[in-house]
Amino acid sequence: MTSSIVRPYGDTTGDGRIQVSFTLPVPFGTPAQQARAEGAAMQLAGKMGLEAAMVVHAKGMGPDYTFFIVYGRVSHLVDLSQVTVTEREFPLLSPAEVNLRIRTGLGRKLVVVGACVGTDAHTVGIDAILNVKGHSGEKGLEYYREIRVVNLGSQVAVPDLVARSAAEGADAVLVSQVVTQRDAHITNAREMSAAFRATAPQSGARNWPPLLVVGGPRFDPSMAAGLGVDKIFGKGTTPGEVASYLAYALAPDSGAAADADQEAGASA
Ligand code: B12
Repeated sequence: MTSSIVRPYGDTTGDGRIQVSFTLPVPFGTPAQQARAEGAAMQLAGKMGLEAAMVVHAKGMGPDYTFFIVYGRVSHLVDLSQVTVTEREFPLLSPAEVNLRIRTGLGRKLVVVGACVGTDAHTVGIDAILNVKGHSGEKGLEYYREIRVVNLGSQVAVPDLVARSAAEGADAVLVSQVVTQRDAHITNAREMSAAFRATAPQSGARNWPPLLVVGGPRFDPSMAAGLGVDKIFGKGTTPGEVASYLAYALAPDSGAAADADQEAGASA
């Protein structure tokens, strides 16, 4: 029987060896500075509980910083039976199934407004989800016949996002945050959700506030409630996952999935 207790594997099975990297604000210029820098790294490794630690790489980063890779041994065990995994709460659907579900459950096109808010100019991630060319071999939301996409691009101010979402009759707002310095992604997501919730329902709005979705590589998907949003997608998200979630959250299932096989294979 396979044990549920495991240790890290470096050179030999179960030897507990791991590798960590970090940067310290110490110079790495002269030989004396290099010795001091490596000593600083070793001190940190010791305080982190790394035994038999070795600095296997050190490199000056500009005049005042040094980047390190340290290899060492930990005595901690991993109990696989205690690992918790967040289960996806919605089924993964094909584009044809998503379209069918929107058509039958919503009865009109689903409107998505997307943007990078704040000063963030990293648009590759949100474009991977929205643009027809997509990501990981999956087409983006623009490809879906029953989804209308309005991509506002980068560095969008939150009030502008709110106003445009109202004007477009957005069912869902998709916000990307890639820069995480000083927890900008957290602050911006909270500011965004608060602004939508503080704005009075728009006249004629079908769905206010819209479904609020944020994404980016350093979000923890379990943080949605704390950020005041409906859903968080993290690194490696594919467009199909997002489309399936939107269909699940916004288009009530009216048995569409059962009919979808007939449509699968037809153009999405
Ligand atoms: C390309 C890039 C740039 C390009 C961006 C071009 C563009 N139009 O996007 C340019 C050169 C402009 C740039 C600039 C900067 N960058 Co830059 N950049 C990168 C880089 C190399 C790749 C990012 C990327 O495109 N990933 C590929 C996409 C597909 O992945 P993704 O973003 O994770 O998106 C996926 C998921 O996260 C998710 N997702 C993302 N958003 C959303 C949204 C929703 C709604 C959903 C559902 C899902 C979702 O789905 C996507 C597909 O799976 C990263 C390093 C790296 N290797 O990640 C640094 C990086 C993000 N940049 C960084 C920095 C610091 C900067 C600058 C501040 C540098 C500077 N000093 O000027 C500026 C900031 C500019 C600004 N105002 O934002 C840092 C951020 C560090 C941090 N902790 O915040 C990184 C991590 C590099 C580093 N290690 O230091 N950058």
